[in-house]
Amino acid sequence: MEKNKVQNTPTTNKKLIEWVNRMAKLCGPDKIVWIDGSEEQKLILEKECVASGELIRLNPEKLPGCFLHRTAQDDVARTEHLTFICTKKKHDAGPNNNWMSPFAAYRKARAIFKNAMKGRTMYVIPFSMGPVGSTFSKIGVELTDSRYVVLNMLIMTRCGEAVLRQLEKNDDFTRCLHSKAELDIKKRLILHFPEDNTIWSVGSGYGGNVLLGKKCLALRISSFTAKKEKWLAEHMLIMGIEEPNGHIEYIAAAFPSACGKTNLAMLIPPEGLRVKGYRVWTVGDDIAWMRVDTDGSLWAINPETGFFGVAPGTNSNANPNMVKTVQKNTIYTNVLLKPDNTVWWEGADGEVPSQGIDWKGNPWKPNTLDDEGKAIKGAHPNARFTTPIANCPSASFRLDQHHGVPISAIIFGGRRQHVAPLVYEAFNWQHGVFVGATMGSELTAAQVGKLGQVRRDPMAMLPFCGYNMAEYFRHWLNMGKLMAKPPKIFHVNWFRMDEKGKFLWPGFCENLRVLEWILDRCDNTVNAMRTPVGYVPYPFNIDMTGLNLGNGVLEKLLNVDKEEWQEELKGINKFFAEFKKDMPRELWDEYDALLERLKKNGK
Ligand code: GTP
Ligand code: SPV
Ligand code: MN
Repeated sequence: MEKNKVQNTPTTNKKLIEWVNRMAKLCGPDKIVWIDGSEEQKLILEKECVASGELIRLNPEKLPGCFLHRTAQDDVARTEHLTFICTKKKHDAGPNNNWMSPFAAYRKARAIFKNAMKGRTMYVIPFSMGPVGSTFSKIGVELTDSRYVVLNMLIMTRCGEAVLRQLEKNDDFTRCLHSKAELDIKKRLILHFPEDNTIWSVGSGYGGNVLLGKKCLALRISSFTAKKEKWLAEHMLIMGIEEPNGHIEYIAAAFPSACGKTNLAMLIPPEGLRVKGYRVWTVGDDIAWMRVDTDGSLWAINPETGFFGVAPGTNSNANPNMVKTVQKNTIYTNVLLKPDNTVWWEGADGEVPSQGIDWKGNPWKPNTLDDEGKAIKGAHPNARFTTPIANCPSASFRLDQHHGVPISAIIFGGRRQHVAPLVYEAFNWQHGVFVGATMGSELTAAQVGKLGQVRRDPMAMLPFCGYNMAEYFRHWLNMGKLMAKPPKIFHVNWFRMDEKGKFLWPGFCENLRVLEWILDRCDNTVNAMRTPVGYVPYPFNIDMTGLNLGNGVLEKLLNVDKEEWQEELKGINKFFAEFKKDMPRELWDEYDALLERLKKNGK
């Protein structure tokens, strides 16, 4: 048999066979295995991973079907500085993206991919983002030498046979090539070629860098495609809120990484509201693909089938639904291993274990200090779990519907200690696009960088927009014109703090109180206060049954400080100016109008 040739190819798609052959020649694997999506194949891969040490099987009684994985210590979050958009023209990537020419990028990466899979198996993973066959959906094929990637993709996407059958009808797919190579950060590259519908990722084994259906395909490549095809690919959760009358309203919300999408998407109503009959249905926690349908409304699907969620802080108070979700068939990455072969992380339920093996694989005891005198963490702050949505008690019954769900409201939100009030509503679509485009947020552990620093993160898409962001803003403005019934746009901030640095708003399940106001605004059943930044609730219109915040706290949360906002506008000006003449005039108009309103109303 000729080496590196596809054996027993389960497809007749010539384009696919030719590409797999070519990539195999480059990467030099010993063997090629096609992923069929079967339970049998998954079990074999799990066994192999346990034998090789890539996975540790967790306690089968307490955590059936669960595994622990540890990454390299410098491979624990997306590496934005090693992530590139490779378009022919630099201008098409815009000032917000790292850019390389396709020629230079392929050449540089090819040198790292060369024979990188020697002694390893190359897995071919055909996957569909979105229900197989839906007009919303896109197909990708990922080639990888990581079994961990295969097992994660089996949770996060629809993969295997059914996708290959679909590829026989329509042979268009995103070519996704991944190799761990040496897991060397100096030879790590996450490359996107939107003009070639291709992704090359090498030298990493961390989620967002290597599960190529997720940020790479469903956001960076798809945002580019969505512009051409007039739809939206967004970093948004999708949730249904069942109202007391039984009707379910759907909303989509964009918050930057590790800023609360997962928590909000599956919240359990607080007692005070539960008695009214509210219930939340989870459609997605990270990505929304949205299209204008013939009814003139915006409809959304979640293209994924799993959650890749932040572990630290997940507990029965913050997110009881997720605690139930991760009890089976879950892959944990970079958490603490307990002596009974279960797992723990900072902020988990129950007592702090008296010992364990930390995420680096070292023996751990609580309150042990590192060289700088800081307590050594059991789990990495960006430790994650990969878990099927189907496990989630609040999983929506519409997850597999090819048409998705109609969206009544779009919510933007950031992590801001100051400035942004708890909630406000944009005056109209164009103003709403301005609100999204000017989002700011403090950095978290989800990206490598300086924690706490505020950066502008438009629509929570700064790290995920696959083209010039000025064009992206223009696309958003145009989308508003395509809709007879555009969703209303809101901004929320769960993270406002008092002078002592304490959160003013309890957040988590209590956020439903704010969502209730948002839905009331969508139904036109409550008035609101007009402020320079947008409509803000009258405090008495937020149902506070069962929640006592103390005197004046809600007022403080809703306050719009004109001086702070004028300061904020300086940062926005600087950000907008980076886009030079590409910046849509409409957004500068909104900027001018806001400045005017702030001055007029100013102290
Ligand atoms: P990615 O998966 O990285 O895209 O992020 P995500 O937006 O899904 O983040 P997630 O929901 O996992 O956010 C986790 C962090 O947000 C944790 O630090 C939580 O404690 C915090 N968080 C979530 N909701 C709230 C809230 O309502 N209030 C406060 N104060 N913190 C919150
Ligand atoms: C994020 O960082 O926004 C995530 C995790 O959702 S990752 O998939 O790693 O990008
Ligand atoms: Mn995300």
